[in-house]
Amino acid sequence: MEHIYIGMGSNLAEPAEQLRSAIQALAQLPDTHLTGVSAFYQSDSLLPGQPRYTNAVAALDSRLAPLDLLDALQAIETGQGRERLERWGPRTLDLDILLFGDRLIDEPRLKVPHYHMHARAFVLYPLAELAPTDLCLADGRLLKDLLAACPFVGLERLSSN
Ligand code: A4P
Ligand code: MG
Repeated sequence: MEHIYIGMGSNLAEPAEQLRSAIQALAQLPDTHLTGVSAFYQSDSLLPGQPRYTNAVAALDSRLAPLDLLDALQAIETGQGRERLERWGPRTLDLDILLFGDRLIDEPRLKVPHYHMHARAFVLYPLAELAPTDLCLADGRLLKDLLAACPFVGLERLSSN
């Protein structure tokens, strides 16, 4: 079993509903237990001109191999109407593997820790709701140091999800 954190994001077609559906789908993955879900957070898109995002983080215990989990996440994205028209385009659902136990993964299809997580408030703050305060990423960085360098700015924590 590995302990895994998944970053979830949506900025199309009822984002909160998209995240709720994704959580149900994660809970049904084979050889996997959903162990936690953060609050939902809203923030502006990093790219101007796109709708606001809703983001959250889910925690899983899973026996799936990393690439099998990535395949399963992409199938969930596709099942929820994700169209890959352009990188960074608006999307109904984005599921990113943030952390996979203490593994450092550098494969063409999969980089873990996720390459953009270190400086993104909409990833780090929901992650901090679920992870131990002394969490150390596989690349040696401490979650608490990343949080200290990433102010809680422009992020709105929703009271219910
Ligand atoms: N890939 C490599 N590593 C991973 C990983 N750890 N998890 C590959 C998931 N996939 C990984 O991803 C492109 C390819 O990355 C995949 O085929 C997979 O093999 P994608 O999901 O198709 O493309 P993307 O999401 O458009 O690209 P990327 O770089 O993942 O975008 P981001 O980083 O997710 O940024 N603003 C707010 N407020 N909230 C957001 O969530 N998200 C983005 C998109 C921009 N602005 C945002 C947000
Ligand atoms: Mg992605």
